[in-house]
Amino acid sequence: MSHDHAHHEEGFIKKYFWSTDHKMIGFQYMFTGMAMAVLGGFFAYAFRMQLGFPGKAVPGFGVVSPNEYNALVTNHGTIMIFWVAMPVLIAAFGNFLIPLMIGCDDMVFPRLNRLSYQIFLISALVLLASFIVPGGGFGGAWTAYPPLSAKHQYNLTPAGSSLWLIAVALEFVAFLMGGINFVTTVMNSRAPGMKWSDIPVVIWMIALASIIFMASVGPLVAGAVMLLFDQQLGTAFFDPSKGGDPILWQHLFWFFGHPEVYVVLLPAVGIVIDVIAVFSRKKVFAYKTVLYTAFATGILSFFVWAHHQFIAGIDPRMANVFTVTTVLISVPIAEMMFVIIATLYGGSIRLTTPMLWALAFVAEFLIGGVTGIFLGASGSDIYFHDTYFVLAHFHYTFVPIAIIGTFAGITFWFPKMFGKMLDERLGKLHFWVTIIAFNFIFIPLFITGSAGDHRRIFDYRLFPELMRPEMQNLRTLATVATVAMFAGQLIFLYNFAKSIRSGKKAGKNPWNSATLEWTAESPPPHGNFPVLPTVYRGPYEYAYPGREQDFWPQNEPPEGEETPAEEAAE
Ligand code: HEM
Ligand SMILES: [Cu+2]
Repeated sequence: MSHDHAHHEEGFIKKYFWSTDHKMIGFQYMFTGMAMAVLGGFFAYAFRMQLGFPGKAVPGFGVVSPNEYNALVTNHGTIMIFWVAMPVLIAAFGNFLIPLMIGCDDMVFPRLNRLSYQIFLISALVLLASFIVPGGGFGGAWTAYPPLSAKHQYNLTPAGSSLWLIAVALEFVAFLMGGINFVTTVMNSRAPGMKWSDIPVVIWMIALASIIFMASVGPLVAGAVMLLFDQQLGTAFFDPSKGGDPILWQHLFWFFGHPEVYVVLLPAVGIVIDVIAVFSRKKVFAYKTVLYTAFATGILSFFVWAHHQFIAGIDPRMANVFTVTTVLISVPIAEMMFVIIATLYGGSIRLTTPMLWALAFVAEFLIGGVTGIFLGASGSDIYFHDTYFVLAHFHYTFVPIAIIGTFAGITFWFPKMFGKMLDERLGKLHFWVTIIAFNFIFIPLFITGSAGDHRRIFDYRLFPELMRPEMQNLRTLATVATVAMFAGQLIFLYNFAKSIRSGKKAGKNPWNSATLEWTAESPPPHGNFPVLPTVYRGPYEYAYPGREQDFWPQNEPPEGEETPAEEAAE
């Protein structure tokens, strides 16, 4: 294969927009995801300002109307899940890391890979278009429940709601293609000698996430087509006035929607586990158990969806069943957290920036997990459903996943991606500002939620009993913290740009890590490795007794054997 990779000058378009190189496609996903994060973040800023300072003109946006509020909330959620978390955690890291960490020169389907990104880009453009059509962007929440989402008389966004749906469906197509590619590559292109049990956890997690996505999204794609027909062709799949069933959509949505949480969670956990192994210089505790629990989580995630519908009119006896499965799924997740703690135990811990992010993931995700138990139990969920308690709960899962886990990965692999080191001082400053501000956003919202604040309310002045000063002060606090958190991201952007231009040179393996990507140049050239590596051991051989170096790279032959590279040189 490597003859395709002979060096030749490529044009700008060919290099940056028409590349089939997995690393470039990874960057395309990463930078598109970062741009969408700015937009999704801006939306959160705008509606949080409205909630903190109701009725006042929001700097940079203006006065937020009720319809605009709905569109902002809906598209904030949609963007953060489908155009930030998925592209960055699965597609960017998956593309960049899979070939490098399993020791091959590219994906098995490079053109399918390119097509996947192109469809993803089109999906983002369709979503952006939905904001500027007459009637504006869709405001029926990221869950798009009918009949609101199905009838224009109700949602008042005749074009926006359909464009939103088409954008989401296209995004699914992109990730189906990407997933096929990832799974096939991991199955078929591993370096000689790399057994299933030599694959780094992060790669396992990305492959598993791709499989869970592919297995859960089918019914929702069908549902999306039905919803589009309801919107545009006058069918009534989900319209109860004509015999349709709106609850059917909820089943289709959450049969996908809950596994989707694990689709973004697993890659983040994989990143965190890999980072923690490197910076505690320890073998991952119970590597195989991690995999078994990840499989268990994946399978169980298909049997919990109706915990989102406890008060939607499902049979109350079914609520018991889904309460049990929901409590069950917390067992494997808790197990992964224990594994992380056990890996840390007795390690020689180095608190680098990526390590701080990885540790923060565990601490913050724990809050998300523990509060989820109140919502998974159908009895208490009757009270908490659709309050800001729910909102705070799922942001304590999604922010660790999409923000904290992503920063753990970006700060860890940045030297490999760009050949330079990030500034550690700025990195730590960014970390602390982000983490402190994040908790000041969502702890207050747990409190307002428990006190009865319902979600998707545009102006609490309409509900005087909720507008008491002690409640409004908490909302304002959350808003101020939101502004602080977003301002803190400027530190990261500055550090990122500055380090790419003038950071310290990274060398091949600045963290003394044992996995294969660190044996390639930083940044790796087209084709990745001068000679494809051979693997002799697992990915986490740190502090191996009786060796001089405290790590043993996966591709280093046992004493006395020649490396294939040395053989080739002779
Ligand atoms: C870090 C800054 C963030 C802030 C301040 C924030 C704030 C909010 C607020 C206040 C709402 C609900 C408003 C309402 O119900 O009226 C919301 C909704 C939502 N957010 Fe965030 N969020 C942030 C980041 C994220 C991230 C990183 C994700 C996911 C990866 C995310 C996913 C969602 C989703 C799915 C919804 C539900 C949207 C809907 O109801 O349709 N958010 N966010
Ligand atoms: Cu769920």
